[in-house]
Amino acid sequence: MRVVVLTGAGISAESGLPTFRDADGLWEGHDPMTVATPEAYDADPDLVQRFYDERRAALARVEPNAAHRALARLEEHLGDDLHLVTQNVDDLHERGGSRRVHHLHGRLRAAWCTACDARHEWTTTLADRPPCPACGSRGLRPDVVWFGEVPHDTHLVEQALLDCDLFVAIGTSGLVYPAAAFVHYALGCGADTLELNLEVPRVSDFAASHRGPATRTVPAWVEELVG
Ligand code: BJW
Repeated sequence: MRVVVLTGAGISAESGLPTFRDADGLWEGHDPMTVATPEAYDADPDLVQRFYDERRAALARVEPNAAHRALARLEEHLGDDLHLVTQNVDDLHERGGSRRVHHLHGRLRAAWCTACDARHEWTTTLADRPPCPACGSRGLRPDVVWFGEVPHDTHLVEQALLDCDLFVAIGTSGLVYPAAAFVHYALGCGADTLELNLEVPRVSDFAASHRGPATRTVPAWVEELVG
């Protein structure tokens, strides 16, 4: 059984990290979706850096939940036959025990130098414009993928989708591409498809949908598969 699991912000919601589109509020009066863009960064880099600095700091205050840990358990059973792909920039899958995670939209705990293209592990702030450890320039930004930028590992993930028997999407609204199209890749090669979400959308291309919080539905699904 070859399985591809795609996760979105909903899997980390019960750990205390807000999602994007069910947002229970604004960040300093801004819609998070308008801050997480190249246009916002060009217009006001300090504002965008502060947004990411706060989210990076928040990682120290949250813990992985039962859904993250269940996917680590699935990896123990399936080994290389599981491809875990996340749109999330948090590190809760890794801290929950998953060893191989494709971070499609990058990582909060990484910085990218726009001057020399070096990438660095980063746990502190960027708004104060620290020098790049490689070239000394002040061109560091969060190593995350904004609209119009190219997501990471797309070729590997597309290949895994073409080879899989089962594709499961967890806690994602399915509104952002290329992740939104993964279900069509999987269906196109005859894979089974399952969606686990707090709310099942009225229109869905998945063969099956289970409604409920990820901390309940994901452990139950993993237990069903490997238990
Ligand atoms: C629970 C729960 C609980 C809550 N339990 N569930 C027109 C057509 C097609 C495409 C395009 C188009 N115009 C433009 C595009 C492309 C564009 C795009 O998709 N735009 C759309 C808006 C239409 N995409 C891009 O530009 C991407 N790049 C690209 O396509 O490059 C071309 C290329 C591709 C491939 C190869 C080569 C080239 C880049 C997209 C970058 C997205 N970046 C962000 C920010 C990242 C940094 C950051 O975190 O700040 O990524 S935007 C934001 O949305 C973030 C998320 O990862 C992403 C998805 O959000 P997600 O995870 O689905 O969260 P929500 O909030 O939307 O949903 C939460 C869900 O959880 C809900 O369903 C809840 O019900 C559920 N939930 N609690 C279970 N407890």
